[in-house]
Amino acid sequence: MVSRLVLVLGDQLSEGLSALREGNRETDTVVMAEVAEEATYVKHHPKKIALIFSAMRKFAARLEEDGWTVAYSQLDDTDNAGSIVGELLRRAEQTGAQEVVCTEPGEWRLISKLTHAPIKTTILGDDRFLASHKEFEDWAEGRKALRMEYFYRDMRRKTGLLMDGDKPAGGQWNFDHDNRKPAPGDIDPQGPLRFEPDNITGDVLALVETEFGSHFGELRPFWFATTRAQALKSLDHFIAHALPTFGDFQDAMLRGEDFLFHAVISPYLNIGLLGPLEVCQAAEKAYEKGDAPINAVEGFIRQIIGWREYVRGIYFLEGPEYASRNALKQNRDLPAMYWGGETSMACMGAAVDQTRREAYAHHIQRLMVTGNFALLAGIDPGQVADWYLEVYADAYEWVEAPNVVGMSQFADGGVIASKPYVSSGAYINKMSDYCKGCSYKVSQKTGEGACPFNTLYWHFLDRHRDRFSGNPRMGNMYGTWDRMDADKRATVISDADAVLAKLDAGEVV
Ligand code: FAD
Ligand code: DLZ
Ligand code: SF4
Repeated sequence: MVSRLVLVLGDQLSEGLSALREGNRETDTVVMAEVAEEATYVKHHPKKIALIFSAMRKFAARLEEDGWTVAYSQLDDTDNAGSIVGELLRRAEQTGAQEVVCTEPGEWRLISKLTHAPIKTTILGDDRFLASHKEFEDWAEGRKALRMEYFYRDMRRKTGLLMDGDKPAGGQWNFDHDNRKPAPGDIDPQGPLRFEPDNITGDVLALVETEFGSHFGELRPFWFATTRAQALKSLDHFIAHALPTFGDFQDAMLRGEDFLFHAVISPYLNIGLLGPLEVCQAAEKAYEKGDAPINAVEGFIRQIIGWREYVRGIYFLEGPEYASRNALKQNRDLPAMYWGGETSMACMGAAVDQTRREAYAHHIQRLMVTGNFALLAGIDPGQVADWYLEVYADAYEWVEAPNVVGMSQFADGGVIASKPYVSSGAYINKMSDYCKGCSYKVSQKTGEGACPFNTLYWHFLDRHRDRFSGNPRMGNMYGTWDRMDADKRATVISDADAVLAKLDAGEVV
């Protein structure tokens, strides 16, 4: 029998991976490689690199226990070729293998490299997701608008999650109107389960510190789960301690509370330590036992079988150039505050600071603070997307690009969102405690000290009037703007221009 190489990438750490199912443990060699190219094509947060390398080393050991021959390359191995394709070619020469089998990578970039590799390569579908590319294409076919809600209902029917026969449990598909309350100050979320680094993780931390210490973000304390067993414990911890209140405070933001009642499982789901169905079944079980209410469980399951699957479907449906779209032609450089530069905006400071420390921010911080500001300020969506890909431990292009380019920056021209996610400071003030103690005044609309979100919000609407004024969901916004006294409008625009000029000059905003 011909021997082959079975490639397992750093975000493919699942025992049921299609490439492993296809491989033959008697004759094939599994190739796993820590490589500089993957760690630096954007400068990933050190915590993210450490998570991937440590989880890779432990997964390789598991495969060896299961009888696989694994050719594992550590980053500092002297003969490490530095890239995935380079490592495949090196291992092919060593083993005599003439073929590679792999599971489809989550980025067009790497798919292209493997497709063009000078060795026969078979790319299998990634069936760790609930919807295949074909299923998503069939769903999208002929639809004018690809709205997540309808796709989600199909996924509920397909999986049987929260279904009473052919009807949704609780009588509704979506319980969002019961969710999204501001957090009261006296809540005490436990946060995610934290794991002490063992020897393997300790070695990885030392390596990452030496090699990638200059990347944005703090490596220590490092507490992520790095094995499936630990990730399952993290999931249980979330189900027991945070799921019951997940829905209520899903959109809330509080100083000093980095995680609130979020699951913090995306870093594990996205590298394959957890599977989407088992996560949702665990949440469904909590509902059936009466341990968590329907609004929380439905909301949580929707994020996973709805949003997560939907954004992946969009990424592969729209093709390789999706990530570089710039429908609104915004082209300002990403300001230094995204890299921890000084800012007087308390909300931006808090979101960036926790991102630096934890490689994590929750959805509303990503969408309505850092994303909202970038969109209002006219930042180049390519630079915004690179930032998100670098700084979050859960960021891989299949999930990051639709969320950033599509949902957050409207740079896909409305494939994902029916209107841009923009808000003035009032929304942030309602959902957080950031504005208390900010140098800016959220109630102030113009003049020195006015919250920058307030002036930039109108500037955005004004400069994109041609595109958005006919959007029925934005009629109220334009109505309010148009009813404003002309002098007031001129002041708002000139105040916003002053904020933008400060950004352009590299001054503190
Ligand atoms: P929870 O809030 O507890 O949600 C549970 C799970 O639902 C998550 O673990 C995740 O797997 C899934 N989920 C929720 N929302 C989404 C969504 N919009 N898209 C895909 N999955 C979702 N998520 C990533 O996994 N990787 C990214 O690179 C990423 N980039 C984002 C960029 C922007 C601008 C925005 C607005 C959102 C982004 N998200 C991304 C989605 C979401 O913010 C994260 O999935 C979530 O914050 C992860 O934390 P959690 O596990 O505590 O999630
Ligand atoms: C993100 C990442 C990093 C930082 N390092 C590696 C690595 O050294 N080896 C590897 O196989 N995979 C790594 N990855 C994950 C890949 O970049 C990922 O498979 C692609 O981005 C596709 O999702
Ligand atoms: Fe952010 Fe404006 Fe509130 Fe300050 S006042 S925290 S800038 S929303």
